[in-house]
This record gives sequence, structure tokens and C-alpha cells, in this order.
Amino acid sequence: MRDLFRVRRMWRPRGELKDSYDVVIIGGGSHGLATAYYLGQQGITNVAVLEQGYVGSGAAGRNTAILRSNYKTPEGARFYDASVKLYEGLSRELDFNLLFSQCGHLTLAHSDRAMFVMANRAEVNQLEGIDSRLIGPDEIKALCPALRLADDAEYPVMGALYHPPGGIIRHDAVVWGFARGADRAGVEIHPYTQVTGLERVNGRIVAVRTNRGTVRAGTVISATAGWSTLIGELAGVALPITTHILQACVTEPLKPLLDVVVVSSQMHVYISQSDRGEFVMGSEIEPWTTYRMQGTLNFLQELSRHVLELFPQLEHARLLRAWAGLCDLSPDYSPILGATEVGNFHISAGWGTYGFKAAPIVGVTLAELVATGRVPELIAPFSLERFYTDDLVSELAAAAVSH
Ligand code: PYC
Repeated sequence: MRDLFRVRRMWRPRGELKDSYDVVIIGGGSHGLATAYYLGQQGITNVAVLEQGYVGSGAAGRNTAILRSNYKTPEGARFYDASVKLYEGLSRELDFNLLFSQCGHLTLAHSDRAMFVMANRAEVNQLEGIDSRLIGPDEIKALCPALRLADDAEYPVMGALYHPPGGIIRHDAVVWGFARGADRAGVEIHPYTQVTGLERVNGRIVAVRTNRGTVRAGTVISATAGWSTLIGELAGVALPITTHILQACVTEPLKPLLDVVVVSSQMHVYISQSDRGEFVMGSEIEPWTTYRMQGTLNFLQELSRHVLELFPQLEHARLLRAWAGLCDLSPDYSPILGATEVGNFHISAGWGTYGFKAAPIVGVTLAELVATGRVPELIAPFSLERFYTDDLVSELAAAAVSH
């Protein structure tokens, strides 16, 4: 019986920490584990992933699992498109069903201004070869018959940005798949291992202190989302990031009604229906900064009000649960990815609400950076340095909802 359990484990139970690793990754969420997995693909396997809670207990376990690449800037669209393409092949690559449903993604426009912005985004997307276009109410109705399109609506639907490759994926399966793949390559995964200090000598990190002992490290990567500024501070790297909560909730399972992701930036709503039938819904980032993942009644009231304007059929649906997660927000709403002024300290941070969508491409590019010492072209625009050289990549207003 014991052997049976051993065989069925997704990854090995954590052992003692070794004295030294080539790479220490702080954060056992989708980014940390994807990076570990792709480092394994590069043949770099003396790697430890340190996670302060259980695997996938941070932002990876607290999102609404939407994937898309219809961003506003060419840099963003190109980057997230590479991620969606990797996601498309990931179930096969990891030999683990991630339940990726490319059901399509609709961003509604309720004003002339919003129509203009969507048309602009469609053009940027198309120039990058991304399937994304402006559609009118008739096509919206055909794609989403349940959506209320009445002329007397408070927010009349004038059109939408339609992005067929967008969709939803099973978020914890992504984490488990990467963890299993990394483990199989020989990477060590250490849950409940909290980083308490980073020892720096001559401008490099030489060791990582944890609640379970100190390990020497060749390279250190922080993939800690909402906690990025705190880990950056331990390394002596100041990050222009503020941490906020993002709230979401889910209804009881209902009959199939919605098979496309629907977003309204102006109404601060995104909604999809999961394979289990639950409606998964969220709103915008809360404006205050905090590390306290506590939800609010106001969120539930406002979100329900807007969701019912779009889908009055949900009037009697009961909410099963709600949650809040931490988002690390950068000044231009684009990520901060790659090297820092501390030679061997790299980061994946500043994701706002976009982090989960980027996991595979973050893993591929950070692994390449570590393996070759060269900055991959796709992530060059997202360096920390851009805030000093004023080369911002503004994704403001390209979120599912404004943030
Ligand atoms: O930008 O697609 C998005 C998103 C979904 C949930 C929060 N942000």
C-alpha cells in the first residue's frame, strides 16, 4: 500500500536542503515551477524551488484562469502570444491534461471611445499575427446568446474585441504539471520553506537563508508576485511595485449557458463558466495597497450588480466562495523580467493581473537567460532598467478590467 502511494505522488516529498544549488528559485507558483521545468529542459537540474506555503498557494491558486494575448502594445501582444502558443501544446508536453478550453474571449465596448480603443488593439494584434478583431452586436449575440444586449441597458453593448484563441485553463493543473515535470528532471521542490535573508558579497548573492537552513546559490530567481518587493529588498534591489488585492468569486454549478469569456472593462467585470458549470467572476484590483488577502462585501455587491445587468438569468445563482489574491503592480502595467543590478539575482515581477497568462513563456525565457547569459529578445522590453531610461511599455487599459 505504501509503495502504491509512493508511485502515485506527483512529485517527490521534500528532502533536506542541500548545501549548494546552481539555481535557487524563490516561489513555487506557476512562474517559479515553469522556470524550474524549462531549466530542466536546458539540462540545468541542480535547482531548488523554495515555496513559503504549499505548491501553488500564492497567485497561481487565486486567479480566474483566463488566457489571452490581445494586448495593447506590440511588445505585450508578442510576448503573451508566445505564451498562449506554449499553453496550446502544454498538456501534451507535460503529459498531463490542463483542460485548456480555447472558447474565445470577448471584451465588450459600451462607448465610442471604447470602440476606438478596441479597434486600435485589434490592429496591433493583427500586425503581430494574433487572431483578434472588432465585431458588432449581431456577431456577439451569435457567440453569446445569453448576454443581455438590450438598447435600454445602462451600459449598451456597441461592439466587442473578439479574440478566438483566448480561453480558460485549469490553473492548479498548470502548477502540478510543471511541478511534476521539473521533479522528473531532478529539480528539488521545497514547500514550507521561507526565505529569511539573502547574503550578498561583492554585488552578488552568495547564499539564501531560509527557516530550514542556509544554502549557497549560483543564481537566484525571485518569482514571488505580491511578495516581490520584500524579496527584492532582501537582495538590495528596489522594485517600483505596489501590492494590491484582486478579488474573485464563483457560483454553484449551473447548466451550460456561457461558452466564451466575457469581459467589460467599463463595468469592471469578467466572467466565464467552468467545465464544472460554475460561473467564475472577478472585478478590478482594489486601489489600496496591502498584503492582507481579505475580501470585501462591497466587491460582492458591485460585481453581482454588474453581472446581473449582463446575465439576468443568474439572479438566483448562489455564490459558493470568494477569494482575494495579491497582485504586484508596476508603473506601466507591464512585467519586470530578467536581470537586476545584482549580477546573479533575476526577477519575474510586476504582473498586475497578467501573471498566470505568462507562466510558460516566463519559464522558457528565464531558463534561456540563465543557461546562456543572454537576454531573450521577447523579454528585452521588460527590463527593470526601463524605469531609469524612460522606455515604458504601457499596458494601461488593456486589462480585463481597468487596473
Ligand atoms: O487581464 O485577462 C485579464 C484578467 C483576467 C482576470 C484579471 N485580469
